[in-house]
Amino acid sequence: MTDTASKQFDIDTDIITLTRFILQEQQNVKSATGELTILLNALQFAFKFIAHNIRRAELVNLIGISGTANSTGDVQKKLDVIGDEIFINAMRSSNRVKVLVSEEQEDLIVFPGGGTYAVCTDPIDGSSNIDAGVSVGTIFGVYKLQEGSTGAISDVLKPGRELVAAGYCMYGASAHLALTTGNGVNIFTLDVQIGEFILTHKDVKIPQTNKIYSLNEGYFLKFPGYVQEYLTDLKKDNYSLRYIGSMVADMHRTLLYGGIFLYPTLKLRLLYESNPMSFLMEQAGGLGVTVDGDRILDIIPKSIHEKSSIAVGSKGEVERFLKYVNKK
Ligand code: P6P
Repeated sequence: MTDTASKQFDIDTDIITLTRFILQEQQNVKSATGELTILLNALQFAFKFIAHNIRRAELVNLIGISGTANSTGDVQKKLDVIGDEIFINAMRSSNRVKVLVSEEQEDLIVFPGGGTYAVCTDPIDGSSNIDAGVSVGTIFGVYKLQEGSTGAISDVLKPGRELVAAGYCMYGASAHLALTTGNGVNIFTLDVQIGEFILTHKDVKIPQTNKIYSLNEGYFLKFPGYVQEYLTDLKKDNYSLRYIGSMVADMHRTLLYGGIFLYPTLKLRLLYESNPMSFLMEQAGGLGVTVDGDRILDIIPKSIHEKSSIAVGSKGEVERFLKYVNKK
């Protein structure tokens, strides 16, 4: 690396863009065909375009509800519908995705033409917070199609441990993309001026412990007794409660600061919330389990919109939670 100007003018003249990073990763994998590289670049475009629409939403009346409901009955925000269409078009046009599961689509989408990957996504997770300017995000998980598959539901009803890529793009003051392709976690920040995601956090590892817990305590009385006991003991140990109510934002803080995120009852979806986040956290040295203590990534889904409970984050914090599960 030439670093004369870098040193003299304190400017990084050798920035690593997401595109450069993906290509370097491909070169490190002897068996790589370049197919995943093309898919990841299509994902990158979708995140940039969604970020662009979220940034200008209030200026062009994209805030508010669309007047429709999604496959699971949730009221759709305008940006839910726009984000879903942007994502579907980006995946279809990549010609590398055969199967797509979206929270906003009742049925599996099987694209005509080529493609050897299956993608599961929540295009705009946390959208109920959009009107308040709270960070929202796209969550995604990528599977290889099964050998000989022409695209079927069996390509996505697989345990999360078989994911080949996963992560989220959080849209806030800037856009932050946390990505793993099974070889650790890296975070890229969108530089809007040059239109590139830049590597800003290399090989991220979640702290083993931190006294932060994140969940909606409004449902405390609905939790099993051992969960209530666990939470009460956290308070006695002076843990801090941090809860934004947008999974991507709560997970981004947990990844960087440590702690534990819990949703003990059934709301979050396995294929496009719990699995991608658990895969990412395990790649960063964390752990993800259900409220019953089962590893999230070992669950074999029965349906594409299946719900799961979750306790995910620092390994030390999840292991502390598991002590209460085992006592139940
Ligand atoms: P509650 C947003 O609606 C979401 O799907 C996640 O992003 C978030 O973690 C959770 O639901 C919040 O749920 O019940 O606390 O409002």
